[in-house]
Amino acid sequence: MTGDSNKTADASGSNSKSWSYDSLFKKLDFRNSGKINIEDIQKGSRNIGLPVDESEASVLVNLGDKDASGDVDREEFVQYMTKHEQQLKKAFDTLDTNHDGRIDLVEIRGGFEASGMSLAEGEASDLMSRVDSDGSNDISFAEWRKFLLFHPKDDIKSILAYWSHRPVLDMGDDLGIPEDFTENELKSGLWWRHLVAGGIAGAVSRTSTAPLDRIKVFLQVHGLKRFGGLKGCLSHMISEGGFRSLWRGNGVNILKIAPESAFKFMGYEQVKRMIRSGDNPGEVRVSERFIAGSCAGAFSQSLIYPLEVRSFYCFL
Ligand SMILES: [Ca+2]
Ligand SMILES: [Ca+2]
Ligand SMILES: [Ca+2]
Repeated sequence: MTGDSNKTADASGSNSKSWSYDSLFKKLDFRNSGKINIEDIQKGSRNIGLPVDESEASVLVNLGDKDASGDVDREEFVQYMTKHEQQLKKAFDTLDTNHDGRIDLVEIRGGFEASGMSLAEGEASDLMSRVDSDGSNDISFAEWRKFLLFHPKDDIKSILAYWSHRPVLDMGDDLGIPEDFTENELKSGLWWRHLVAGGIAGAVSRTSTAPLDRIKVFLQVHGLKRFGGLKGCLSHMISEGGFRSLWRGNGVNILKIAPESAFKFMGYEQVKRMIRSGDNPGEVRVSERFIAGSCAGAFSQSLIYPLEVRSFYCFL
């Protein structure tokens, strides 16, 4: 890993970004070991005032660590960040609808609307001020990149959700805020069709990722070393219970999808009604969605917990 290819590219000026990722790596690698792990990223990023939390750091290590050595060396880091930056540029260009290289308030509002997340009055300026570090009232790509530098997801919807602190609905996992239904949808019964469709989508996606889930739980309990890697773990599971055992526990998992989303939806609608701002009853603020979503998640998780524990033991 000499990095000569990068140096040549940098010297010619055609790849100046690698330089900055190079120096960024040096800052994160404060132990000077030539490689960084989750802890280094967390500490190092705090040192430079762009704190990264543990889950973001672990995604970076997982995605960046091409040779599966358990840490990210300089070359892997530069490669990962360069690719990440390309994705961020794509998202930036999507929002910059008039292609002047800057994102303004109108474009922020338009972008959120296009992703089905309308913003309440004043929210766009709030979001702008979070990213617009030079106060120019628009967002340059440099500002955008700095804001999302360590944010692991780079599709536009996840970025907007992260930006507005708004969790996205993720059928594959437990958290997420139920969809907002309008009064009309509630009256016409469209909402339950949404729930059924969501349940089916959840069942299909759970079934297709069930083996991975099972490996995850297995490794969490037994550790990676015992089986000498992922492959070893997989062959152990197959030799122990046959190929079908990879889907062990999936039935319970699917069973809990329907009650879980129903409880979550009920809880969400209730809490939302309780806290919805009096002056503008039709509009739900980001903070209100967040509180209602968290309460609904806690509510449905407590009710569904016995099934959750059952499926965990089925996995083993
Ligand atoms: Ca590595
Ligand atoms: Ca623009
Ligand atoms: Ca700016």
